[in-house]
Amino acid sequence: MKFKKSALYLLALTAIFGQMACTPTDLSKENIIPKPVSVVPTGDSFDLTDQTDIYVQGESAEQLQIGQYLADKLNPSTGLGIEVKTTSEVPASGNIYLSLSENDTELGDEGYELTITEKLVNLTARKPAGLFYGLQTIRQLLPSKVELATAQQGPWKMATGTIRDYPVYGYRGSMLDVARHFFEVEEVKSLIDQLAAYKMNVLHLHLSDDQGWRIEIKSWPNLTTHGGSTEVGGGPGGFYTQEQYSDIVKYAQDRFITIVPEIDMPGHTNAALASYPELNADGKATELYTGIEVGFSSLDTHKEITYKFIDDVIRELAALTPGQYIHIGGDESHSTKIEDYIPFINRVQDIVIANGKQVFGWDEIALSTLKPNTVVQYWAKAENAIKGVEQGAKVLMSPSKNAYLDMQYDSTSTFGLHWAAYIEVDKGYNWDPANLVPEIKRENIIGIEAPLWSETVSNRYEAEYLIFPRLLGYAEIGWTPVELRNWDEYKVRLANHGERMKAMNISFYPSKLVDWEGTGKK
Ligand code: IFG
Repeated sequence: MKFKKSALYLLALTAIFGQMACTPTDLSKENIIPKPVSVVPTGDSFDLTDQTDIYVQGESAEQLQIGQYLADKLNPSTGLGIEVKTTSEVPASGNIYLSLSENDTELGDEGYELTITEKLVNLTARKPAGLFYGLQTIRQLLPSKVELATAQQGPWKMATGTIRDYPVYGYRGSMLDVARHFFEVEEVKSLIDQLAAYKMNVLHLHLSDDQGWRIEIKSWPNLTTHGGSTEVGGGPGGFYTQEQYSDIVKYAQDRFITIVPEIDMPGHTNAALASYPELNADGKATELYTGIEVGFSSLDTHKEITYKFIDDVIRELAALTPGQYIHIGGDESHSTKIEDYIPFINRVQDIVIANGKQVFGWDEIALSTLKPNTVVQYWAKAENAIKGVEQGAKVLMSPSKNAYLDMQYDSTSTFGLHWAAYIEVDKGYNWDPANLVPEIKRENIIGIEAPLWSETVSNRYEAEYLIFPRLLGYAEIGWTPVELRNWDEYKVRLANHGERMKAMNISFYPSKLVDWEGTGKK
């Protein structure tokens, strides 16, 4: 009898402490990435229960879709059967309430205010994007098992308090090179989901290069039937039909992510040159290429057919791209004379603008005369980016020594290159875009982009080894004021995202610099 009583006591204590242990009450102790601008805890917790629903103010389809996005993220793991409803006033307690109001100008177009009390989760924003980013924070305030696809034990509690949050930069992106190795639509969609979870809002797709042409162009079909038929290493390659590309664009748009498509030129064009003899100076098609050299190809900048080709490609691509930008590449044109390169880039800018879009290009394009809205993507030569600034252009910061996701973490990394640098997780985090190059100031910078070149990776698993966990740091650099950023504090939050990334089925690199077990060892 005595034994039984003490066992019961033990069981009761475990239940109480267990309950307390997973009852979060200090909002300032949460591990939100990107770190919010301000967090004011009120020391209690809110319970998601099977009575909880998501109420959306008004009838807008977009807000209902945002509410449904959250319900779809929470229901599989919580099993609470959360529904999305419309309301004209604040809902009863125990619910989540999403509403828009133009008044709070400090929040801008992407900011939000999340007020959690014991009774209500109240998310407000000026624009739908702000609501969407507030949802990402709600996800991170729940236990990481909320990201699992199968039903988990509760409770589902969130600490109470108020979070006011809004981004520093408007352009917070990544790039996927689908030309060196082709990535299927579903693999691109999973990256889009991951970018959205960390409040990133641009995916740049590098759609053409020496090794492959990946987007169907109906007026030049051989670009994909021939130019898309292989990849680095000689694999089968592949391409997106225009329908598949539009599916990717819509999937991204529904997650407030803009697709920036890139057709690299005049260099990095062997796939096109192999597909159409008439594009070559000597009238002969080149062989398909499956290596990883760069700088050996060039369109013939003297042939008129080259500009008809470009106009056809840009016209079809622009019609598929709701975003304002088309990226024309312009990098490593080592086989194009500079006296040919400059007029070529000038003319291609005119073609893009004539098709209703604005121009992005790698920093070499600053050697040409930049059109008013052309953006220079700084990757290698600061002097090129500075030339862009001197012409009044905005700069997108993708410094290869800090932000190239295809750089190895260290010399033991399974995938990646190291021509620019080894980039461990701390080096990828410890820099400030506005203080990297003195002549490139905060007001010249539209944001940050972390590119993944795919010479050494050919599928989602391998890509995630390079992308994660470094992408979380780039997301924070793009969103959080630099005054609030500090590696020693960030790495503790990052460690807590290990479980969350596992639950999201992300195969991240377990950097030795991060105490993923939370034992305080490192
Ligand atoms: N530089 C090339 C990429 C790719 C990269 C690999 C740019 C703008 C090296 N151009 O980065 O095509 O090969 O790290």
